[in-house]
Amino acid sequence: MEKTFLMVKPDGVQRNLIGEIVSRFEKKGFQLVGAKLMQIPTELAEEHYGEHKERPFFGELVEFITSGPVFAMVWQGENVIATARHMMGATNPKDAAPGTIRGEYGVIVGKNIIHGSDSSESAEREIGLFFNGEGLVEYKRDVNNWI
Ligand code: FUP
Repeated sequence: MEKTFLMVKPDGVQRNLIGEIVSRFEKKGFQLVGAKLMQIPTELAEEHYGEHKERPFFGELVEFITSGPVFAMVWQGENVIATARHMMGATNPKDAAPGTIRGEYGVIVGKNIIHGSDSSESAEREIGLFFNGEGLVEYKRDVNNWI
């Protein structure tokens, strides 16, 4: 089953949006298979955002993502990579549609609340970087057994 890496960024954590964001993906029907609150070390931030190394905002991006705890998650489900990107909205919150996470809660591109893998290659890479094959749980969901 397809998996993606999602992360509530330091601004989302500080603004108490972890629950709201987790709730959206739960209600959509995706399955949470891994999660942790963590402080990203600088080296991990630089590797995660390696594709932006030459961009003028790289320094600020690394500084921001390491400025406080993030909530790192792995979600599973059919087409979860592309669907999660739709649910997040455009990278720049000013272009993000109302109803999307960035459209509802974000204002500026440098503080856009959430990260999500943009392809199966980046999902695999990012899940490896942040979870290193550990802390992922496979489990069967069967709501009727638990009520
Ligand atoms: P996304 O995949 O939507 O997270 O967007 P990108 O990979 O293009 O950019 C990664 C992060 O860099 C964004 F979340 C915010 C930051 N960024 C800027 O700060 N300025 C820019 O002009 C573009 C991106």
